[in-house]
Amino acid sequence: MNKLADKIWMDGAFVEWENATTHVLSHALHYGAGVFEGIRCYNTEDGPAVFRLTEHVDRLFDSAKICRMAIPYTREQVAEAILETVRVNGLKECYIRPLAFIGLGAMGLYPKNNPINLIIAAWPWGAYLGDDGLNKGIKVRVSSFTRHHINAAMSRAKVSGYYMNSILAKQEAISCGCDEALLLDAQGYVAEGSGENIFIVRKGRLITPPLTSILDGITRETVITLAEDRGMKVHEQLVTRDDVYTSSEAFFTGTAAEITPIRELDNREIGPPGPVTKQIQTLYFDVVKGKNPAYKSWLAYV
Ligand code: PPE
Repeated sequence: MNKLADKIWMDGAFVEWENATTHVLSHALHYGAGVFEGIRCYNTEDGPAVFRLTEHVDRLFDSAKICRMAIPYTREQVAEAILETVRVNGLKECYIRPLAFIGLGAMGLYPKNNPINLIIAAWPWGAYLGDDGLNKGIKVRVSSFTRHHINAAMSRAKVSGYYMNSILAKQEAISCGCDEALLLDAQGYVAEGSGENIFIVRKGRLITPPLTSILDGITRETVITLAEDRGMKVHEQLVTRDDVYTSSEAFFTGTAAEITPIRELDNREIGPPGPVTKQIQTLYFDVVKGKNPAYKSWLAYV
């Protein structure tokens, strides 16, 4: 793998990229027992700024609580270590990946005294679904894989092991010539993408699925706030796949995916990015890049 940055924060200290390794019997490697975040830092006029740092750190701690993993640092220490990781690597715009995981100790499913390790990495990461995807929209397919049932996986937690479900869905979508998958929940309603939440515009209403079996996306919440601050109500309601087929606009939201328009689902054309999608996209990029003073409190300057 190419070296993506100089240093990685590992259990309280920075180590060289090459030395950020762990034992093959680390518990998390076998059972997926890790919780993580995906955060972006954008370059602004006043220097690099991490978008919604507090919310991401809070979600990391919520994920850990749900999994009964005690992260051996305070939220403030983790937030500061995230900023420091961007700083020491001299990055202006990057993606940041904190990961807390059950480390080396007992094997088996009762890791009573195993340590909880924490790493924070940061590296430059461009448009998740390509620049073309951001500008023209992507081709999506409903996955044959169902999103986790809410009593099989806790969807408020961002758990490493859950992502096998996303990997299966994404592989299938790509092997079918699409860019991304749309997963349905165990009842058959639209849930989310492999790594994104979804919004649609149908009959003039902006709609997104409720927070049942989906990740409580920070970008989703950002979009709801931005829309509602402009008098555009967001309806959180159940969505069916044919609601999406017959929508006038659809887009994915996520830290990595940002605001990515969906131009086609299951060979049903939705169309090129429409006015609502474009407006939200412009607003979002202005906000994350510090160009909208009303939302400066969402930025943590590096
Ligand atoms: N749903 C899922 C399943 C998901 O993984 C993400 C983020 C979202 C919704 C959107 O959440 P938020 O980033 O808070 O708006 N997916 C992360 C991981 C992507 C990856 O490939 O790794 C991300 O966007 O950082």
